[in-house]
Amino acid sequence: MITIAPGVAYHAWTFNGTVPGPVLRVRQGQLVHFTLVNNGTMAHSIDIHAAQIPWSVYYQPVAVGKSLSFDFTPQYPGVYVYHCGAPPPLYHIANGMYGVFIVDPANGWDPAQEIVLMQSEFYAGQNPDGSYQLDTKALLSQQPTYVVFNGYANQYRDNPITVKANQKIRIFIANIGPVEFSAFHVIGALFSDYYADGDPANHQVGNQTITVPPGGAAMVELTIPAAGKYPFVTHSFVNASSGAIGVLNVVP
Ligand SMILES: [Cu+2]
Repeated sequence: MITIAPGVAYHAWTFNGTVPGPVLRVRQGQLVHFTLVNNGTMAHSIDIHAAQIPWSVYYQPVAVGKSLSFDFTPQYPGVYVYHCGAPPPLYHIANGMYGVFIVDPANGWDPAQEIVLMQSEFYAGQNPDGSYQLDTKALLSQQPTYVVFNGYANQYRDNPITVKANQKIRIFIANIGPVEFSAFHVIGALFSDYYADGDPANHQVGNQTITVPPGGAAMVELTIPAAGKYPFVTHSFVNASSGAIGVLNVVP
């Protein structure tokens, strides 16, 4: 049970008890030993977009009480999603089984104030006991109850993220959907640098709004000279008004 908005307790399916699951961070070329342990009540799986390994072997459902291990070496630096793909993947993702997997470049990034955001949706139907669970009808009709950053509606609007003026801000932004694209934008600022999928080779400058598809991610950098409040949103404002809005509180 997790809280996804004020007074909304939701029966989530999770990696390690939170939505999103833990941020995993490795380095390009580093050998990763991964083990999924299923302590849950139904079969689950893992799909890590940074890995290039056979789905038919490693991304298969793991039964309750079982585990599955594999090794991989990330070839490309970037920002990736991981998610459960057990059938039906749509329900496992809509219920909260996803997270961010960062592969730093072999030589690392330069210092910055780093923020990790994951956009996702909840389709919440109320139970007789007042709790909420997945409303499959709302999901299949693509009508999210909430669109959120890091699992909670409006959390960074109500509790802004404090950053320092004139110091580089680096935002790792991922989106898992399962329906909505993110049109990520910071009001009052431009992205000095945008890296599609977070790979230093995919560099653009001066972007205003970037597209982050379901199952995709990006890294953006910006430096804000003037103190003040700078909202960040998905510029698809129907979704921003459903909870995908936050604030950077820039202090001197
Ligand atoms: Cu699952």
